[in-house]
Amino acid sequence: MKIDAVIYDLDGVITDTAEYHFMAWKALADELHIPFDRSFNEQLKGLSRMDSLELILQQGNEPFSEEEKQLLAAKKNEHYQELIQKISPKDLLPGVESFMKEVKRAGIKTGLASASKNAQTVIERLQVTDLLDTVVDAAKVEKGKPDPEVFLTAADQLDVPPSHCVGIEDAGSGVQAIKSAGMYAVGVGSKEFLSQADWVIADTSQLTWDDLIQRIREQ
Ligand code: B16
Ligand code: MG
Repeated sequence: MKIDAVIYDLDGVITDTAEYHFMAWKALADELHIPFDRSFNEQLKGLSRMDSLELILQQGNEPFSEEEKQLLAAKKNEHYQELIQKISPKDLLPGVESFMKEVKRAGIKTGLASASKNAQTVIERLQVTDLLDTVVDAAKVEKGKPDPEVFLTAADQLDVPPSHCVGIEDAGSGVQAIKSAGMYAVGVGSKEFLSQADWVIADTSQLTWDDLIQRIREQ
């Protein structure tokens, strides 16, 4: 396989905003007296804001109108936006910046494929905008992960065929999106949740350009 582009997920790959999403959902769930813990939160990773809210509300018994759901989602987002104000370059996950730089030095195109409507703010705060040739977020696509649209849109904008792209994800729904797009998938996290990935690494400190090339060659 020839690699011409690397497409990154944001939350859980470049930085750990997953923790801020957790805190904001947890506060909302507590207020609604709905049980919510870290294990349940795993299922929300990579899902859109509204899909995440639906799953949380299913855990309670109260019905909510469409309007109420919009208000609840907006409330969670306001809290989340307060939390991400604190983000700075020191919040880049271990090894990510050097990997992104290695990829650029190798002359490979790069993109971001995020389910988050806050992606632009986060990458600006992390100061990695220059290391990304294109940014595709939830505001630019119709279907969320596990649909491949966000990854296919990034590949299209980079003018690279999906079969020459590597996608990097921490969520099961995201790995599914990468595989459905016909790309090579790197999963960051536990093999238990990311079994569909072509290569699973425990955390981003294990991500190096040489190892990735080696893995792809051995396929
Ligand atoms: P927002 P990613 C995803 O981002 C998160 O993993 C997921 O937990 C979140 O619900 C989703 O973004 C929507 O985020 O509420 O900011 O639009 O992992 O695809 O970068
Ligand atoms: Mg993610």
